[in-house]
Amino acid sequence: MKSKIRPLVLLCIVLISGAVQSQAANRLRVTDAWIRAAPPGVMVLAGYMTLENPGPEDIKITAAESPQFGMIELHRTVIEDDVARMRRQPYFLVPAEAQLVLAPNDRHLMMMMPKLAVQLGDKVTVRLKLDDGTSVEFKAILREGH
Ligand SMILES: [Cu+2]
Repeated sequence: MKSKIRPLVLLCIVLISGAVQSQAANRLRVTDAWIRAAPPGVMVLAGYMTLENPGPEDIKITAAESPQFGMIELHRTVIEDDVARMRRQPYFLVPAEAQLVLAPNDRHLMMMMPKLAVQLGDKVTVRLKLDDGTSVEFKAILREGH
């Protein structure tokens, strides 16, 4: 019985996610997305970008994923006792009609366990998940920077 229901459920999920995805794309704009290049063998990379919310409601980003990485966490670098430490964040808030910039020494995506060696100039697909169940997909370019 289970096997008869599953295809229908799957189809519904596909249809619904297609609809909400385009809605989310209109809400949250991602620009200047880049990942800082690191020496070969480094298994953790940092991703940065500008997030723009043109809408009247705050947007919460609760998770991120990429087909090219095993796991992505939301991090913020904070100074504690003169030492820079990274703290995992439950979400990033992009206020209504405002921007949130993910930048070195501040908020970033901590991209772990690359599945293939990424090289300068590579474009990595990243998906941000919002708390309303929608998501926004974009490409981040691997480059050098500070
Ligand atoms: Cu980090």
